[in-house]
Amino acid sequence: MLSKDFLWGASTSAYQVEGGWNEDGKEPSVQDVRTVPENTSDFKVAADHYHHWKEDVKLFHELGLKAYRFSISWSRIMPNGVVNPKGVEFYTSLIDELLSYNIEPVVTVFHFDLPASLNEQGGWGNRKTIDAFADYCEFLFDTFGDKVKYWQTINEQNMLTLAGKVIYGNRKTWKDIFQENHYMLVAQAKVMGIYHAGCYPGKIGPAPNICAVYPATSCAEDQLAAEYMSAFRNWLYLDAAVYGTYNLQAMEILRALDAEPEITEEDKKIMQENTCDYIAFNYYNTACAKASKEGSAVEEGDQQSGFGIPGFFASAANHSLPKTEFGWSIDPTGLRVTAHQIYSRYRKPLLITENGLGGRDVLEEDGTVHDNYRIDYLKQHVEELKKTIADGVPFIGYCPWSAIDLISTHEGIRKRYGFIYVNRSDFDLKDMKRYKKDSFYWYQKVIRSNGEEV
Ligand code: BGP
Repeated sequence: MLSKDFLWGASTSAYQVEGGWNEDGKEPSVQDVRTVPENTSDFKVAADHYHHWKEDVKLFHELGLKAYRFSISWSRIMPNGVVNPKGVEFYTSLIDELLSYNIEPVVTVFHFDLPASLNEQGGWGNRKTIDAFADYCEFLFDTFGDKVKYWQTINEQNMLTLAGKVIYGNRKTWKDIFQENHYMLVAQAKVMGIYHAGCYPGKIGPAPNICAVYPATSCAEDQLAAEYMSAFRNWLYLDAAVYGTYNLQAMEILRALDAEPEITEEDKKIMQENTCDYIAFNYYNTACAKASKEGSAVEEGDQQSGFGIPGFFASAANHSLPKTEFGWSIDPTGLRVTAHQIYSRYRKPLLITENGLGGRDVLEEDGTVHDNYRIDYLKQHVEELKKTIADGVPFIGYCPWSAIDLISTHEGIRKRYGFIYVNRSDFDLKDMKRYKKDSFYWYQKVIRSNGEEV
């Protein structure tokens, strides 16, 4: 039996759902100026939530959501470093509307969409971005801190670091990448410090993408490889957020890559003194690793592709798992393994901020969408989540990706995740009408029964 306060929610992010990318004083973000990924249209209109938010929130209420996890667009709130009243008005109205339906706003302050002007000045590679981020967040806490109880700092910092090419369209040297990563860790710590010092009535935490890494075989070398991959992909980020320190095995890899960041004494102090209250994490599937011989190439891919670091680990295929039509493996039990790993290491309350299946949904002539494959995926994950909670792992809530159809990081709108269908295609904006999918009715039932009827 789940607690009656369990937050059954759903997620989106600003640049993937909002549209209105150049309206009411918004500055373009890096997402608005990036090269459009191959085979996708100009995706900046997204799901046009900026013009449909009221209708969307009403649908979220009908769905029964207890929480809505969304991100605030930095470049809408503070274009070129100056507060934009229209941007503030938008999020104030959105938050008030959610609260009027008793939907808890769960806010990520940064989800892949750095203001373009900051990027031109070096982005996260410029130490000054730390202060810009701190100013922006302090403004958010002062403005919305009495209404928002759950804050997340940076969405998937680990994926931004490891799969930046796909998410951001850039690729730099490992040295530059991990210096940027370090500045993000310091920025995150600083902001957690500001939040705590301000005594706002809520909690703040990171939101990385975490997945258990299995060894390809039972040999010790593969086990060690799996540990290295996990340290590099997962624990580097959570050790920093929870303990304020760098993970030892990850640091060893950074040294081997000649990518050790420059860390000042002041940085160390900021990180150690300011840590998180809870851990939000995104879970899509697991990874598998095998020992890697020196000299094999580093592989690259999207946020769920395997990758390797010569001499430490190589990714291995896990043939035991089925895959989505977009090639992401499906591992519901892996959610239980992952959650146990996180909780045993950190003993902090957990919140799932993303989990879901991207598919090519079809809108039938009668306005229905039969996405039983999504229901199957979510059903299995909710079952595993319930078992994990029964094991004693404290979960604040579950916010699958996504509340409504939105633009994928690099595969357009043809790859849909929502409970609500948005009538547009990659190259035709159509009428943007909203339709409830079969998964909408399924999730509604799950929420109504507080997880008893899955
Ligand atoms: C996560 C991101 C989301 C979202 C999701 C699905 O990595 O935090 O922004 O996009 O993955 O990924 P994709 O859109 O690539 O299918």
